[in-house]
Amino acid sequence: MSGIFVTFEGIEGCGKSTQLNMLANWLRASGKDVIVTREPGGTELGEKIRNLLLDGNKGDVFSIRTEILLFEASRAQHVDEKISPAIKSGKIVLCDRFSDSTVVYQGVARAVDPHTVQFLNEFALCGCIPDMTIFPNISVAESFRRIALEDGSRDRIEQEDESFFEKIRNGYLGLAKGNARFFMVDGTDNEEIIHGKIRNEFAERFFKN
Ligand code: T5A
Repeated sequence: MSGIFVTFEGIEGCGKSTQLNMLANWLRASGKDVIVTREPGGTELGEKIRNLLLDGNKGDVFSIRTEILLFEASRAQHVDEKISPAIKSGKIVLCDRFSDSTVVYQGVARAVDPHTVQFLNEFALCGCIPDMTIFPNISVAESFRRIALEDGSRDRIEQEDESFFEKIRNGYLGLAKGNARFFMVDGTDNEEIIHGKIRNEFAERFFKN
């Protein structure tokens, strides 16, 4: 019995975490065994790596090779310790960010060679590829508006400027285009409308028959 692996991707503030939790609640209410997790992080070691990666300020010395290797180290631990065992035991795993974040943030926005990103992702994933990726799409202006409404604190990556996040958004649009794994939704609709669309698509893909 194999489970289902779903990832949530998009720019900061697009509503990934909100939608992930709504989908988890709906699935649990229908009796499904659901694991909710996130990247970077998701394991004790991964959460320590997360703090290393996200604490601090934009200007802090951080080699790009170090940055990408730390994201991949967190991912390898996550896959081995949590995601693969859960999928093998038939659970539904919902993960806030995964390998597409590295393709877009480190590959597209930080210009790491795409073959290197692909190689490192494959090494960390060991064949653990998502069955579906949910992508709420919002503009960079809306992303900045939502972040400003929150407590005002920005992690090291959130301190990047508008042009960085335009690259991220375009990177996701490029990845999603023609890729059946992706389900892109308009992230500016209200939360319930977005949830309804995600629920319908999820049921269509996994609960039909
Ligand atoms: N990263 C990560 C890499 O560079 N490489 C990698 O390989 C990986 C894995 C992680 C950072 O690490 C980078 C990317 C990121 O910069 P994070 O703390 O996980 O950072 O932050 P984010 O993933 O960006 O998550 P956020 O919490 O900022 O955004 P979400 O999860 O997209 O949004 P959410 O649901 O928390 O909502 C944000 C706000 O918008 C409101 C919510 O109430 C909340 O206030 N909202 C809506 N408002 C209006 N309409 C809607 N439909 C709304 N939905 C939510």
